[in-house]
Amino acid sequence: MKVFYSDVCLKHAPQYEILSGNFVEYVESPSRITLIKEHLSQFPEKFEICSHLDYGLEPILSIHDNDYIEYLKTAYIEWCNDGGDKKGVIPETFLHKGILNSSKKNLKNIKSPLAKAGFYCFDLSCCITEDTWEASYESAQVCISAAMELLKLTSESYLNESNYIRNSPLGIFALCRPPGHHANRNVCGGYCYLNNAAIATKLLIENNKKDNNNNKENNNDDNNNKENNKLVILDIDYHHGNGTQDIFYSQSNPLYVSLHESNDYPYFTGDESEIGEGDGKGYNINISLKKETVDDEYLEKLKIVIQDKIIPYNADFLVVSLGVDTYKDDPIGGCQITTLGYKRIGNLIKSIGLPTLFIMEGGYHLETLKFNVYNVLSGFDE
Ligand code: Q9C
Ligand code: ZN
Repeated sequence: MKVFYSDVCLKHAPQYEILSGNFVEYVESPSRITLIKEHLSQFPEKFEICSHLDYGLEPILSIHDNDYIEYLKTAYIEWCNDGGDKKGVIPETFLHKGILNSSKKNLKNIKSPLAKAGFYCFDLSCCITEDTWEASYESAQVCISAAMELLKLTSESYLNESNYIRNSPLGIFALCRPPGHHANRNVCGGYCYLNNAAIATKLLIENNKKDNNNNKENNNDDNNNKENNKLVILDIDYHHGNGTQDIFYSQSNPLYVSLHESNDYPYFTGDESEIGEGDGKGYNINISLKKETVDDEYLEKLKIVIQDKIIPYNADFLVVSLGVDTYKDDPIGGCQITTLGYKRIGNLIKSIGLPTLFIMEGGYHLETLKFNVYNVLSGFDE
């Protein structure tokens, strides 16, 4: 399996976050992905570490608002010029809907760096440091490169030329951070700044397998002849992927499926009654888990949604938001999933039978993280 990875993703390293009222060391640490990379590197017959290309801002702007991207780029400097602490940008107030009833302020016109911090962020886990933009941009590019590789290796022209027929699904792994599934079009939170899974999904939808990959004409939105790919996003992070859900909430493509503990962070989303709206009605599926969920129960729920919803959807590609914070000893998440359970999960994902892009999301138990991720991927590949 090809693994896309970049050291630039390590540069984002806030010193702290606020958790249960305490200042604690930043849980989403750079070492998470180095530990995984080093482990996967020990199996060169199974994993090939690849470097990525830079696809620029266009795929990012297909998901995120211009003003939000401008904010992420400039927030740290503006904050420092305004006397903010060098450790990074942390909001003071939030744009809470409860204070807006009588406000007549033009919210798009907000100038103060402190105000912007609360305009573009929904929690206290998303400090913006000097290097946050560079690392988040890199994280997205790693992910986009992995998606482009998946397109290339599944394109008809490639398959014809290489005369190659696979008998098991193709998988690619984007080993990136910061993660993405909590980030929405114009707001960061939950360690997430750019929604990598949404960006990759949009790209995979719009570059049809039957088309030549790099043929620009087929990327053109007003080309009526173009055929879109159908995508499923399977989000197995412990937390609800509120950003991904919201971005695609009124579309029937992709189908978004999330298994998560819905009483935990981010608390206000993730109910099973959130089924999508308009064209998207029926294409958003939330499955609630209890903290007590063990391997067998988890696998049973996953198996049912695969059989009843994912396979009948008849997609061209699968994007997996791969969080392993369902692990039994995860410091901030944690159902009761075991290291062996992850192998079974990977194997079950393989049974979907689709070319699959795995994207790194959460997972914070540093001692076992690499084994849990390795097991999902090797469960898929064997
Ligand atoms: N009591 C991801 O896994 N703070 N984000 C949690 C828990 C933020 C998790 C506090 C958790 C974000 C990608
Ligand atoms: Zn998570």
